[in-house]
Order: sequence, then structure tokens, then C-alpha cells
Amino acid sequence: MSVQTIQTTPIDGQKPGTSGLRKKTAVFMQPGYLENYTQAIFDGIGGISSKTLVVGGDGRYFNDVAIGTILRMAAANGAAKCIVGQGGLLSTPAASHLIRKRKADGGLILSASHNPGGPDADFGLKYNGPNGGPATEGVTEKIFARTMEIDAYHILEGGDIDLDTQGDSQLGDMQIEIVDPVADYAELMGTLFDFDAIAGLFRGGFRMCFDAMHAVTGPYAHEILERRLGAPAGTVMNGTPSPDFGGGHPDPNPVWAKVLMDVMCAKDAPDFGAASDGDGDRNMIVGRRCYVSPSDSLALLADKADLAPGYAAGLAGVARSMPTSAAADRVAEAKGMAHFETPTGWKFFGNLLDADKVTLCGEESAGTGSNHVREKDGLWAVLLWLNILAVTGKSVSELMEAHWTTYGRNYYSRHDYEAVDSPVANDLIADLRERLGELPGQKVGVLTVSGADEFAYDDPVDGSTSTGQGIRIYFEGGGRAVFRLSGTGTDGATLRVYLEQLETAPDALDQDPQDALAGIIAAADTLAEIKARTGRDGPDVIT
Ligand code: VG1
Ligand code: CO
Repeated sequence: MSVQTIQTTPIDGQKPGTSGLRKKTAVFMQPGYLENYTQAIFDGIGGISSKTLVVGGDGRYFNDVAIGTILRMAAANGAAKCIVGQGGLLSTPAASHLIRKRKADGGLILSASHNPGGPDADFGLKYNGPNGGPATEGVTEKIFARTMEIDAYHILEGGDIDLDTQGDSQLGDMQIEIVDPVADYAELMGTLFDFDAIAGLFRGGFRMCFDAMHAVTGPYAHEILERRLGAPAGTVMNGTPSPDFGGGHPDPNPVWAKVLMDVMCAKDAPDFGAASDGDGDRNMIVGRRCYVSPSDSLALLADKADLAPGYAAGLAGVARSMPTSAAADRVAEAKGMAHFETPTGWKFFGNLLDADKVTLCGEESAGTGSNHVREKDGLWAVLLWLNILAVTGKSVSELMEAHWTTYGRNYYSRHDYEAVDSPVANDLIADLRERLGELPGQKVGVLTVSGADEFAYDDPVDGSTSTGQGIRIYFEGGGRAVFRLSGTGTDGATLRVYLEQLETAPDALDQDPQDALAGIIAAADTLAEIKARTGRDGPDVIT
């Protein structure tokens, strides 16, 4: 075995986005590409000499090969130890937990999350810090700066790596510990939730369908839902991780989890349905013929989390990303709880959680989580819902109806325009930005603009500022449209348009969101000239 130092030069475009670096798999597989970025991470965090790292991924194509390379590079860069999920698997929340539990110095998570996997699809790599959370903006900037001046990487040649057998081994001077990816995480869930109450629900005939979407949550869901909580075998569908996610798109929303939606809308639908994404950090919640929007789910969980043992003392506060609806704010205000609005991406919640300013966080993109880890957590959200269902004895639709009656309903939808020509998308945003000052008072169809700005965030903990985080247009009567470009796509640009309208009239709480939002949808198109500029008839994905 010998340490090789390979001379290299910077590779264009290794700029981390909302959640690490995400590219086509073929791009990641180019000679030296993964190596350059991995070395830039190691250098960007100040070297890894004598450090302990957690390593694992969502099992997509190239996961195992990439882990081999990363372990060889970690050994060559002087790491003391790598803790790796068996088979190279770790869900994002399980990795976050392992970093924290083992007091590791950080971790590398291999995932492109909800993006499809396979040789012709997507791959990704993200670094999480010692608190278990995504690299902060500051660390991300250091990693990116390093990608632009990198001149060499270090890698160990020779020696065997066996990812499939639990236990300790050596790679050069570095120790490798292969661990059960599920055990620690399952134990943590048992400390937060009333497993006896949930098991009682299943014993009483409560039926559930969990769609793991052929992704990493399968083994976690089988263990926790079926083995520990006694849900009947077959409760978990698509529960074996596959390198291309069964050819699917592991994004838990009504469009990509249509099979589950069909199950939940059938005549003999189960009581409860849920799904998770590629790396296990997102969740979709659906009752019998009742889809719960992620923004509403966050609000309901904020209202009722104290029914679960882990949150019985109440919540310090709740945070949501800016495009997420204000439904959670309404709960926080009613309960006298602190609430925060952050830019898109889980990295912005870390400081608030570390400082105990909030207990619960969520995003409209189906991410919900708490201070138990520093990532969003798909199964955690499902278990909290189950705990609430068990304690209240109510159905999902009964809970949501009662919630809207109490707090009003923030009708909500996100419209995505995918693979838009990048210059067209950039110009659309830039031109809208230029016109922001002229918008207030302007009439658009039946609506009048009451305000417009571009979101910037001042972190209340570390004082850093993040600008350019989305354009917001407010309408008289409590409506809002938000425009931003995705930082996780790999084809051109994805324009995300977030639409919201608050409704409090008791007889208007039962509409189809697309109908309730029709005026805002039309106004958003007029103001941003979406159809005219993109040439599209409508969005590619509506959630
Ligand atoms: C999307 C979501 C964002 C989420 C991010 C990572 O980002 O909108 O809310 O935090 O994905 O989630 P963007 O920049 O494409 O809008 V995951 O499950 O990919 O780690
Ligand atoms: Co994810």
C-alpha cells in the first residue's frame, strides 16, 4: 500500500448548491472528478488529519465505488477513522445521528436525494459538520474556493475494502468500522415516540402503506414499522434499495409517488400513507383520500408534537424556509412560540437548532425535522404523525379539518418549470428583480400587489447574511407568490413558483388548492411573464 499524490487542476462548475454538489453520474465518474471535489472538501474544512468521519450514501449507482475512493483518500489524508454504513448505506438523517452520537468530526453523504439515480441520472456528494448538519454557508464557500485552486489530491493505492461485513478493519493507518446503518437510528426513534401506543394502533387493525420508493428508507421502515411496531408485513412497499430506484423518481409528492396516491384514494384505502425520498430525509403524508401539504404537515406537527414523549415539554420554537407557507407561523403565534423564516435548504436551520431557539423545522419540499438530528428526517415525521394519530384516535382528515377550523387554511402549491434554458430563467429573475419597486399598487387581474421584495436572511446566531434568496410578491387579501431558481437540478434551470393564499372563512376551507389559488397563479404568470419567456404552456410538476 502506498500514498499517491496526484497532480490535478481545477474543474469548472464544482460549485455546491442547496445541498452539496449534484451532477450527472457520468460527470462524477470522469477520471479525477470525485477525487478533486473530495480533496477540496478535506482541504476546505482544514484537513482531516487524525479526524473521524462518517461515510454512507443512499445506495444509488456509483455509491459503492465512490465510497471506496473516498475511504482511500481519507486514509491518504491522515484520517484516524471512518465509520461506514454496511453496504455503503446510510440515510441522511441516520448519518446525521451517527456523527452526533459518535462525536465524529463530520461526514460525507453520497446522495442526489430526490433526483433519479443510475448511469444516465444523477449523483451527489455533501459534507456535514460535527453538529451532524449540512455544511454552513461559510464552510461551503471555503470548499468551493478550494475547488478553484486545487493542484493535487492524495489517495492510497492497494489494500482491500469490504463494505458488506460489520466490524473493524484497517486501511493503511486508518481504521474502518462498518456499522449496522439502521440500529442506532431505530433506537433513537424509540426514545422520541410512544412505540407502545403506535404498536397498539396496528394491533387494533389500523392499516398503513409506506412507499420507500426503492430508496434508502426501505431497511429503516421494515425494521421500525414492521419489526418493532408490529405493522403487518407488506406495510412497506418498494422497500429494497436499488441503484436506479426501480427506474423511478424518488421524490415523495403526489406526482412521483402516484402509486401510493392511487392506493390512498382507492375504495378500501388504508388509514395512513407515507413515502420518503432517495436519501430518507423527506416525507409525504397522506390520509385516506386526504393529501397533507408539507406546509400544513409542519403546522399540524408544531401544534401537536407535545403528544409525543420526546416533545412533551413543548417546543422552543419553529422555523420554516421562506417559500414554505405561513401555516406554522399561525400555530406559533397562537401558542406564543418563537418562529423563524430562513432561506431554502436545511443548512440554515442548524444554528437555530444548536442555539435551542427552535425545536421543529420544515420546508414546503416535504422536509420536516427536529432537534434530534441536524437534518430533515422522513421516517421521524411519519412516526410523529403515527404517535399523534394513536393518541388522538382521529383520522388524518379529521385532524386537518379541525386544524383549518382553528387556524385558517393557507392554500398552497408549488409549480416547477424544469430544464428551462438557463439564460432565459436567469433573465426572468433578473428582470423581475429590477421591476420590484414598480409593483406595489399594480393591479393584476382581480388582484392588487401590496408589496414586493427579495428575501435576504440575517442569521440571528452567527450574524451572517445571505442575499438573493427568492423574490416575494404579496397581494392584498393575504396572497403571496415566490419565485426562485432551484439549486439542486442538473439540467438547465428549474424555476420554482410558490403560491399561497390564506383563507379563514369557515365555508371556504374545502376547496381544491389549484382552484383556491387560481387568481394568484394567473397573477404570478403575468408578473413574471413565465409562459411568454419559457414558451411553456404550464408547469412540469405541480405539488
Ligand atoms: C430543494 C428543495 C429544498 C431542499 C433541497 C434539498 O432545493 O426545494 O427545500 O432543502 O432540495 O433537499 P432546490 O434548491 O432545488 O429548491 V434533498 O431531500 O435534495 O437533500
Ligand atoms: Co433528500
